[in-house]
Amino acid sequence: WIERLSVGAALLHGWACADDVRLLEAVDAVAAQAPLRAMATPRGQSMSVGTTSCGDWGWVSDRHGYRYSAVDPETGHPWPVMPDPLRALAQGAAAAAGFAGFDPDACLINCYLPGARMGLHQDKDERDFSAPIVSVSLGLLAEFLLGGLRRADKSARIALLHGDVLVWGGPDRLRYHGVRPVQAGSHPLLGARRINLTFRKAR
Ligand code: MD3
Ligand code: FE
Repeated sequence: WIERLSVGAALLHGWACADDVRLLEAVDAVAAQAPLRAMATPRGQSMSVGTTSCGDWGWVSDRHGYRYSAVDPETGHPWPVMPDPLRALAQGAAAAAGFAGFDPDACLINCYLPGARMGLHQDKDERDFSAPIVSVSLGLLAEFLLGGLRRADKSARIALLHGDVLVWGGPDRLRYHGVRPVQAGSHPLLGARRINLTFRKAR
């Protein structure tokens, strides 16, 4: 079912479950060309999640900062093409949440092993905040933190299960958010990991 979290945010419970095998195959095909890697933050820390991208633009981080790049800095090659099943899922979920016409040009793939987390942050490296972000969760459960427009705002905890899809746009687009350390466990399809896909309009 579709749960409206606020004006611009919706949680589509289990939306991606029926497609999970196809989605995972597509993710594996991307990761075979552009391997998951721990990005370095501008402060020189190594992120606890493994990251890669597909589509016209990929999100990268290094000592120079965060940005979108047309090539994978590890290989110098363009990012893999966004597989059709991934694009179709993002477009369908966006339309169901009220964002018809969403056309992502970037898909960031994050892989969390137990213990991996993502600190509270805003997604503001995209050029145009009028497009929503669509996020797909696969595998182990995550405790997602949803804050406000200021870092100090209190955050709510939302459980994200296998197949859940979040759509964020409008006045919620720049809310702070993060992921609590993923707890150990095993998922029947993914084993001991969580994969999150975020579809964006980078340029
Ligand atoms: C709320 N990923 O890659 S996805 C990220 O589960 C990221 O891997 C998290 O945050 C993850 O940047 C959360 C859900 C999400 C994505 C973007 C948002 C929630 C959002 C933008 C604004 C508000
Ligand atoms: Fe984010």
